[in-house]
Amino acid sequence: MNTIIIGIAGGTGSGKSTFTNKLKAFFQDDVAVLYHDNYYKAQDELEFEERKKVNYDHPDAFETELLLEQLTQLKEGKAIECPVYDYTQHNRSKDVVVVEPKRVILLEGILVLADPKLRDLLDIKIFVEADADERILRRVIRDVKERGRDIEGVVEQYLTTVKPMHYLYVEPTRPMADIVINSGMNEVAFQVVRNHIEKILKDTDL
Ligand code: UZR
Ligand code: MG
Repeated sequence: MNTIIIGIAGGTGSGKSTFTNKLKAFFQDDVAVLYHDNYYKAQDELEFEERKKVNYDHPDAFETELLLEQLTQLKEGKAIECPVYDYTQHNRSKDVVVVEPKRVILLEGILVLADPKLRDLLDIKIFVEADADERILRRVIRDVKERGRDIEGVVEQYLTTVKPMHYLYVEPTRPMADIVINSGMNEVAFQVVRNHIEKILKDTDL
């Protein structure tokens, strides 16, 4: 089986998870999805207040080695036990999710185009673009509603790490993408990528 790995990068709140989840909802079990966020390092040795202060927008916050290893296993046709991240605890949870190998793998995360080894594994590189004001607005709503944060905390984190790291590590990967999509809610872009994946799934020579 010739596995095709599609990387979906972009700033926080750009809509990359929305875009990825829409593809997953369409293709269901025909594609596998991995989220780089699930490979944030386990930090059991730190107290909650310490974990809160970690710079999660820096490439070193991720255990990318494990992701590389597991992507290789999927390419070899082996199922993996993917870690699961708990944002409310700022830590890896005790759960794992079994991910079966598929012909198409979607890999989503702010920094999936930033690591050269990871980038080399990607067959198609997508960058989801959105203005910074829209991204922060979405992030505030999401982090308060879904990730157990308060507004002051979100703003503080955004200004101290998220924004500077975005310009240092996320934004510079945009020119490395094959396709730049204008927002994750872009229906035309969704259809173009969806059609391409359909073609890959039908055509075993691709
Ligand atoms: P997306 N993040 C946390 O806030 N806490 C954690 O424990 C782990 C990650 C945030 C991270 C990054 N940043 O901006 C965001 N900070 O999750 C990435 N600070 O997720 O692409 O869905 O926004
Ligand atoms: Mg997301």
